[in-house]
Amino acid sequence: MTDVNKDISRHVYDERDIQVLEGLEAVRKRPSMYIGSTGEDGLHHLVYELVDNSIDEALANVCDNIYVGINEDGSITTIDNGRGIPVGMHEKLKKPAVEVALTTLHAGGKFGGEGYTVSGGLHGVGMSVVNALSEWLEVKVRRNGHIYRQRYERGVPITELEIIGDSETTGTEITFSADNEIFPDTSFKYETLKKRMRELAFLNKGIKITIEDKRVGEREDFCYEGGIISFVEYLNKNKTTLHSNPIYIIGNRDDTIIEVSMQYNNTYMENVYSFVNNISTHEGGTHLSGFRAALTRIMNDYARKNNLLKADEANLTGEDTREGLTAVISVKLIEPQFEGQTKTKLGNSEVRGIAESIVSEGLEVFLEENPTHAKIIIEKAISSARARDAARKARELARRKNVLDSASLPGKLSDCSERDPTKSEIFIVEGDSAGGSAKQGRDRQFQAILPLRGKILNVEKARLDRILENNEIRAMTTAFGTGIGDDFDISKLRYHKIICMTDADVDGSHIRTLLLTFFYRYMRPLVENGHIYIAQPPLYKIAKGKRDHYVYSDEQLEEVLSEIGRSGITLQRYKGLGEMNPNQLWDTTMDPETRTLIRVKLEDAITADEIFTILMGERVEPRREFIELNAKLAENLDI
Ligand code: 0RA
Repeated sequence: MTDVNKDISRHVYDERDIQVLEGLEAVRKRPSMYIGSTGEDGLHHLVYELVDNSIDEALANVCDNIYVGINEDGSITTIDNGRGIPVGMHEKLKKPAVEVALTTLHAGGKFGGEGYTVSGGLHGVGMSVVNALSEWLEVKVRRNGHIYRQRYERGVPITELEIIGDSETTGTEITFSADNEIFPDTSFKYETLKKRMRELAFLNKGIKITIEDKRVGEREDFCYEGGIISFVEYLNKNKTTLHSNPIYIIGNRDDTIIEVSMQYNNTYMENVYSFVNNISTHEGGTHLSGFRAALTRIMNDYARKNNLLKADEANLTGEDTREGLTAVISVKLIEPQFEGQTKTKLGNSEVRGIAESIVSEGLEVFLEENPTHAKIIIEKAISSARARDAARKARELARRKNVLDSASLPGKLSDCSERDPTKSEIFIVEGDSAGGSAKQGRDRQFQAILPLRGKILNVEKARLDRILENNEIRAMTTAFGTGIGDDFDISKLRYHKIICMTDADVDGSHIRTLLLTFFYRYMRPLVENGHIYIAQPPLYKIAKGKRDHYVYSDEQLEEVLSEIGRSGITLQRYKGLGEMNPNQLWDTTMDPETRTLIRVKLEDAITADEIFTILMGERVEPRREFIELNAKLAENLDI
């Protein structure tokens, strides 16, 4: 329980204290209601919650420096040079404002008032939620020439707000230790925090954000004077771009600010990222549809006016105009309404028109002023339209020949008998021999096996018409039942778990990368909806006496060896799945009761895209570097 009794030294309890405690108890009872989950995402959300408040200060132009550090003991410190959380007495509550902010639900970023503070979604729940979910938290405020300090345990103040020194500067410093009574795992990931801090630095130009991991001595500063222009350059850095500088458009209507940066590259992929008040809107929304409408209309207008599209040719579709486009759309508005399954879709209907008119105007000016670039960009879209036509013909041909029809399931597929997709799973297995073991070892009721042999096409370098010629890709597409690309329909998915089962070696990991690239590019909803899994086959078998121990990592090997002793054992290292007999494969990797599956998250499409681009793209330099680091990759690639 919380240390309520420690608090009595301060003053006699009154009703308001009870209310506060009830608020914080509610947070501790149902943390997921406030931070989404108590898993990795929820844990990291604590940090974002604090940083959001510092960013709000930066947006009010009173802060340009933010620090986020993981301390040696695993606690987190955030520091900003904003105004400092107010420390004056709250009239009604008879407590310093900072204490109110840290102990009252929803009082956090909001009390202080207007500005582009965030609301909706999981953000903006306030600092008090972080406090309630921390084993301890210490706040230091530099303000009025003083340094103030207060400490809390599980949300309850255990000291008064005290002056502990003088300060000529202002700002807020918070250190907290996530409560292990709430979070099963309280270890913060540097990479995760780093990605988000970099993103925030791109989205808020000129703010310096420092991220540090004192556990290992790493530290990085992010500060981008170019803002989202720098963001687009970063996203395109391993790609061949079609015009040297990203297009940049900014405009506002009243308090709604729309900012867009965009640049085409010579791939066939669309990478458009949208944000509202610094929150990534994965599900899009009105700002994105306004942007898309503007792009389609203005490009068609320009193409017609300049005779790039002939009178008898059809209009460019929206998708044509976004082929090879990397763009960032960042909107700031006062009262965003978030909708959708994950509350990452902007709902405010007025934003559609605002975005459309600002983007239209900006784009028109750009095309008129840069005719050479305009021509290159429009021609890219026209070539996409032609390829789309070819792909449609290829698909129709394939359909006529029934190759993509699930009525003619691929010959290599050993299907399961279950017909309910939610209960069915399919293992994509590397090679025929592992495929054979998997087929014999499986529970045929609900487990289907699809062995893949041969190379999977390098999907970044081919358009859909060529991709459809690849046998392995056709086999997967028909087995899944979903179709592919524009035709993809998740409601037809025949298995809700798609499990990549590859060898636990370098080659296996490369094949996995290729598979994920393919899913990411052409069946993205599979990844977004969490249908893709990675099986974890063991690396070793230790036999001692009659018992077999399966070991899944080198660290675990050490653990198990010291546990069972090193004498009288036989150690077998599995080089591939094919070395396991069907029973072993079932026991170690396929049995839902005992196996470990890793669910593939599209947690960060940006990182995924980066890796795929380096691996598959045509810029030789970054790929050579990567391949030198990952020697055998090239063999699996059909380049
Ligand atoms: C309320 C009002 C004001 C600032 C803040 C809150 C504030 C909160 C946090 C949280 C982390 N860093 C922060 N910095 C400031 C405005 C106070 C004024 O008008 O001086």
